[in-house]
Amino acid sequence: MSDDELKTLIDDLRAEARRDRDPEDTPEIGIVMGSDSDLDVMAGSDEGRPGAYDALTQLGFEEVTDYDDPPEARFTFETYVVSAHRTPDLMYAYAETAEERGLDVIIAGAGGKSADLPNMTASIAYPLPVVGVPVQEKSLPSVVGMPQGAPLVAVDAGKSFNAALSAVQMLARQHDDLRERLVEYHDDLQAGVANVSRRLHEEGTPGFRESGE
Ligand code: RP5
Repeated sequence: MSDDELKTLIDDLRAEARRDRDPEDTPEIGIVMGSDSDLDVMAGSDEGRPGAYDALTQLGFEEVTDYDDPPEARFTFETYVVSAHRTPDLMYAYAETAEERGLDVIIAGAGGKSADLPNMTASIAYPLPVVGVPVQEKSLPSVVGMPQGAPLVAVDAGKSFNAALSAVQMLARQHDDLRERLVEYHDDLQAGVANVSRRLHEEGTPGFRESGE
């Protein structure tokens, strides 16, 4: 990213914060990650586990890519790469403008041993809640290790899917629609386990394995 590109991105976020958009037209959830190499963990991938993008779209959210032309869906999210160490000014601008830009909660993920994006974002965006995602196991201590008085909610390493569920749980306190979607998701989850359990029992272990588990 050139200096100009960085400056434009920061200016755009600050300009967006000054706009007085209808809250229904702004994203409720912001997803930030330290690098695009975190995308498979933060969004989810076919090869790995599902992620925050998968959870949110499953719950009916759509991704905003143009603030002037938001998607039809009532609930939306946005996604950015924000590096705590390589682009601290962008991290500051993103977190500082988050609430004014209409976000209700941020999901922030970073990898490596110095995974500072979630905790710095939480400090700057306060009182907006931030759900931290350690992208790797070794990132966990630096994400969860916040000092007293500086809160951050965090999920297990790699589980951005759960971060999205937690974010929607927060929103659901104010939106019955989302509460219903979460309950439906959970009912489906339970039905899925029950179905597997019955098949394993009725087909027996070898039969279950043969039928493709
Ligand atoms: C990668 O660098 C990690 O996955 C991390 O999220 C990313 C950004 O780190 P900083 O640029 O903030 O140090 O190794």
